[in-house]
Amino acid sequence: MIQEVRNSSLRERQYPTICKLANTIESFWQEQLVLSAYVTPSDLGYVEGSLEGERLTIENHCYQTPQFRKLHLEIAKVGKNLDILHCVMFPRPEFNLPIFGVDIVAGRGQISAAIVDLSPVSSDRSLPNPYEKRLSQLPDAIFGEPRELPAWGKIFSDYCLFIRPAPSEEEAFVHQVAQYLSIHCQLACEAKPVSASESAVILAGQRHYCSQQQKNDKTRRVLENAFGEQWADRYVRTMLFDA
Ligand code: BLA
Repeated sequence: MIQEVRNSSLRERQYPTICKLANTIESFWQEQLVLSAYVTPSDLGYVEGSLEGERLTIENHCYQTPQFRKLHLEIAKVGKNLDILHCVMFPRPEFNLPIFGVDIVAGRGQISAAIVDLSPVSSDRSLPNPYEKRLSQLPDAIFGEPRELPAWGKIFSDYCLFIRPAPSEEEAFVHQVAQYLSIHCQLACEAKPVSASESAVILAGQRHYCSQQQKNDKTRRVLENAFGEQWADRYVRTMLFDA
């Protein structure tokens, strides 16, 4: 049922904006960070499954850097009509850095959900000052159809952008993600390690972020349909949101 097959063509078969954003994210990582290999559990790098539902194919790209314990870019295809991009940058807890996350869900020729954020991990849920300063200087991102965050989404910052973009707005969403990434890569490279006690607070914040994200039933349902409940639970806790 679950196969391990190397196949790099998934990206080319993706919804075009997902393909474009995946390339944009990887370019930022390659150009602005110092990447090294990140070892993923060998059975979780490339996976295919189909139980009752449609065939699900997942391709993962992971790296680590001096500032980030895990950079994770995932692209997934569910049947013929649902394409997903998921990306999270988990900082090492010795650095006071927010968690960059982006998710795009596209089906039948349109994106239904596009979200990007730099999420705080401090005990008062505020972003570090340099982030607050840079993000507050960005022009307002105006999109026609903002979406309401679910109850578990209290982890996101005031700068979280969650929309259902019209096709004509997709490029502006990619641009917004690129601006967040540019700020993040630059500030992360300038960051200095914090004390052990501050680091403990940051780790607790990262754990809280992950436990809230694990409550997203919509992600879980897609994975359960293809791989079963137990596999989906392990995937959500070890691959998507581990801390
Ligand atoms: C929503 N995520 C969704 C939806 C699906 C997935 C099917 C519903 C789309 C919609 O309401 O239009 C599925 N997302 C997946 C799957 C994976 C995935 C299967 O990443 C991975 C294999 N989700 C994240 C990250 C964020 C995120 C990093 O993975 C935010 C930074 C947010 N996804 C997110 C939110 C919703 C969502 C807030 C809407 C949830 C809701 O409305 O209840």
